Amino acid sequence: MYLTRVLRAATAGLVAATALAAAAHTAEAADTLGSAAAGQGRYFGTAVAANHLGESDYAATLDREFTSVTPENEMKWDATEPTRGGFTFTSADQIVSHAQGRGMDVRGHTLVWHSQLPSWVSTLAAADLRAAMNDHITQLMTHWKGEIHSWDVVNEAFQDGSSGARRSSPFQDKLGDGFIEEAFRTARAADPAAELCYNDYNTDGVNAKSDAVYAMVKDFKARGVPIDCVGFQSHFNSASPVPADYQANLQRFADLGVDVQITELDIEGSGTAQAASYGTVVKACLAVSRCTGITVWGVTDKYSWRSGGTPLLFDADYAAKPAYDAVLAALGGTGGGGGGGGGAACTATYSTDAQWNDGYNGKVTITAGDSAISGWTTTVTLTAPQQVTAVWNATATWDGSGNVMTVEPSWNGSLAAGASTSFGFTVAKNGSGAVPAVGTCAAS
Ligand code: 9MR
Repeated sequence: MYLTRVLRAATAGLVAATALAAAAHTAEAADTLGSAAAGQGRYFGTAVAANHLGESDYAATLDREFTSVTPENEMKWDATEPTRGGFTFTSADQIVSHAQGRGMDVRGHTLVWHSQLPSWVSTLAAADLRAAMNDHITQLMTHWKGEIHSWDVVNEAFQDGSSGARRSSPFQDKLGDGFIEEAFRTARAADPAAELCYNDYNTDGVNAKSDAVYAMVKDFKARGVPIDCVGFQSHFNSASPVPADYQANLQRFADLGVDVQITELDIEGSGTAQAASYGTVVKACLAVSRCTGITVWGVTDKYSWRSGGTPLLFDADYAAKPAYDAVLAALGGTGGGGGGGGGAACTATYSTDAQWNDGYNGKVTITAGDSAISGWTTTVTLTAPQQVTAVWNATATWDGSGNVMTVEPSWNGSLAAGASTSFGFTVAKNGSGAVPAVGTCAAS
């Protein structure tokens, strides 16, 4: 314990936990992906797996950074209706209630898809398949009626390559092209408040596949078939990099009168190259007024569907990567700085580690940018009459007001590129539920 201060008598009453949580959300504004994106009128989401919600680092990172969630697998057909008429919503409900408890939006993924489809569906003849498809859509959308901001109604219905043709699937093969239109009409009737999306991959630039989707959306809009949004999955790697016409492609769809969303973003790679690609994607979305939000396909590289490619914003230890800094900087956040490449840079992010009636422990995570650093400093500003009673893993000095502490490392000044350390402090609330503000991180 470096610093001990005399506690003022705690005179004011208890601060409701909910008020504190709300204050935390505001006070962290622009220091997190979600709050920076909100400042741009967008959501920033992630795919989530129910079985990781019990892992504290996973949940803490999710809750701190993201304002929207997409169940990664839990709403798919094999998970929700493994036998005909036998609906199971437990895992997906877990994610939905986690999100609702924290004010996050939920993207529904996905109602009609050729993959993760239980075998009973593909054995049905046309009339029965049509009934089963419509029933599946109606049951899921009714179960979460009013709780899902966007649904991927139909997923990946077009072929890759130059044909522009529909992909073979039980739906396509038995019901023909009209199954997509029928699915959207059924979806609109089931939950009129949900935004209805068509979602696909390899449609991120202008090409034969995206041309085919474009023609379908144009036709739907012309004929009044209910469609509100197109999702661009945006799974990128060196063989399939961010296309040069990415923004132009988003824009041409938006010009048809639909929203566009980046729904499953991940970019294999590391360091400045990965960071630059992430920055390009975020800037493209911000440049298109109907691009309403971005979802990355997972919280951490540890659980990515292609973890070998380290495609996400947090590494396997939940440290923010240069790609994170680039995204935050592109969103206009204040904590960024490491993504531009070169030079000593760091970020400082705040979280509340523990709290009780009249006090809490704050934690600040310092993460080096693209280069190794040998020292760092940041500030923590409290709201009077709160007082810090202890600081650990750092050295603090105080300004005249006693509200601002400047913090330097004690033993933990040297960090490898992308590596993190943290310091903590205990605060006596003295009746105030305010959350401390962490200043810019300066590195040497
Ligand atoms: O990330 C999902 C992975 O856990 C599943 O095993 C896989 C099964 O098909 O689906 C992954 O998510 C996919 C998404 O639902 C649709 N677009 C492609 C995604 C990556 O494969």
